[in-house]
Amino acid sequence: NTSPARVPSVSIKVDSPNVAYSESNITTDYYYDKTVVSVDQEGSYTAVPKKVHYQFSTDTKIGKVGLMLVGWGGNNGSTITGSVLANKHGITWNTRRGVKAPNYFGSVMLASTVKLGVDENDKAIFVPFNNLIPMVHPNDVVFGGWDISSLALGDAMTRAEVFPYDLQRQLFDMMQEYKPLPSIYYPDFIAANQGERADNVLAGSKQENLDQIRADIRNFKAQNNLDKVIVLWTANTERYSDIIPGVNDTADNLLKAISESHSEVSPSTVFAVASILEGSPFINGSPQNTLVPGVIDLSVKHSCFIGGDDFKTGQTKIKSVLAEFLVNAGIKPLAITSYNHLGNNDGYNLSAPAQFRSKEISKSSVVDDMVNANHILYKKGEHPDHTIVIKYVPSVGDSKRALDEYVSEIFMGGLNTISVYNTCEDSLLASPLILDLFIVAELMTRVKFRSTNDSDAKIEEQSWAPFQSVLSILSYMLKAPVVPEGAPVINALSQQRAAMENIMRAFIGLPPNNDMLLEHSAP
Ligand code: NAI
Ligand code: DG6
Repeated sequence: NTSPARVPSVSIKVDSPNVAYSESNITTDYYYDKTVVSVDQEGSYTAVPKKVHYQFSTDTKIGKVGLMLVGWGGNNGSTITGSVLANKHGITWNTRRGVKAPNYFGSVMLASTVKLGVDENDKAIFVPFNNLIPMVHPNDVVFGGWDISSLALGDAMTRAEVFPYDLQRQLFDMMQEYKPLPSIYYPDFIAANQGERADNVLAGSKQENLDQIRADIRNFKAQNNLDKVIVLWTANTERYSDIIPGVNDTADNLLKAISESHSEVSPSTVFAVASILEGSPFINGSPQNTLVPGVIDLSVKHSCFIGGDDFKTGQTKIKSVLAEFLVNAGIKPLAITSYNHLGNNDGYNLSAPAQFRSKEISKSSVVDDMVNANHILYKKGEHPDHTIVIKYVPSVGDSKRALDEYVSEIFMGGLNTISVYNTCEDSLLASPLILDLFIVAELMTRVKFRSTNDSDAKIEEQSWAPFQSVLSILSYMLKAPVVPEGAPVINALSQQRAAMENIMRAFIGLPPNNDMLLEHSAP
């Protein structure tokens, strides 16, 4: 593809005895440093550095990939589809501020860089993030999906009111070719006000719905000659599902509950189950608990990746930076008060209490790990006040406004108040995250690893396995990351980014990046 919007890639080869390249594979020996700490009866700590030997093997052949969006005709769905078309075809558009060209700003993979290393003069060398290891490029992806609204994507883009007119005008005919497949609509799960757009819905039992979605994924794959399909939920926020023993607590119970059309199985959970059964990774971009224990169990049993919940775009992303800064600076947030108002269909849906509650839960958990990590500032169980308010104001459309106040205790009982006001098109923040989630999830389908803790055990005798099915590596893009059972949740944004970067460095046999700059320390 020769689109000017596609950043030229650089070729990276690691010259190390720990790295082997073949025509379709990179295999690395990697020594993971961890510090094991024990506490004795007097409360003294002993820290022991340990090395764990890993081998990573990455298939470098990406193949042809499809992305199916649930909620394709929504603001995010139409915006990401139009953006990729504009990038692919190099469409420029006129605005009152001159001619604009497409880009992938806001995508960590496509528009940020990482430090690869230093040159012979110890000067840092930065490369595009997605050049560390072969990753799928959105311009090469086939888009498809479902929506309970029948509007073709051209009309959906017009309804969304996100793109400027001159861009919409040029995209319209191409977009209009895309028609969302009929979808699952159980009115109880989304706001009643969404009923007015639900004219493209599947009839039948929950089992028939599941079978239809599975068939849709298979057909999409076959019709487009795809090697793999990833499914991503960017449809309306649903209410929470009750977790009921015997219904959605295990894989078997969930499959039985679907076969019995149990009322507590949501559309998004049916999509997750369908994707897993088809071997297609599933990502939940909305806040509800789609990934009920039965879904997680099913994904583990089928070794199929899942990720969630809820795109972390503006207000929460800033919160995961500011809370980290404050707490790690030894400053004690006492109250975080977050308002936002917006006028798009997401806001309309969230004006219903049950759907708002799902969003309130996912927006609220984001400072927990930072607070829990600092026992100097916070006593056990102590937490800052954290209030979330969302209001629907139709006239602001997709241009969400977020107002936050952080009140913190500083030195000697003083108070510090920080106010943040943030405004932008919500869908232009969320859409690049859809790409990052998709790109990283796709990469993970090509990676396997084996490891040994025991220096006597030969790593060659261990078996290769994919990563655990719950993809915590996606946490950077998610407000309330779902992680494998027993694993800690990391919300701090810089830690989440470092984890993605360093895991990918391990795949090419490089040590984690740090900012020690020892090469500049000599007198
Ligand atoms: P939207 O309301 O414009 O789009 C959602 C689409 O889903 C609509 O076209 C609707 O008809 C469709 N839909 C509803 N139920 C469906 C089902 N069962 N199957 C298929 N389609 C269905 O909303 P928008 O702005 O695109 O956001 C999508 C989701 O992403 C929402 O849950 C929102 O909370 C979440 N989100 C959005 C962020 C943003 O910045 N835009 C950030 C974080 C999360
Ligand atoms: C209002 O909060 C609507 C929501 O869908 C948000 O726009 C979305 O969850 C993004 O939230 P945040 O906190 O990441 O900006």
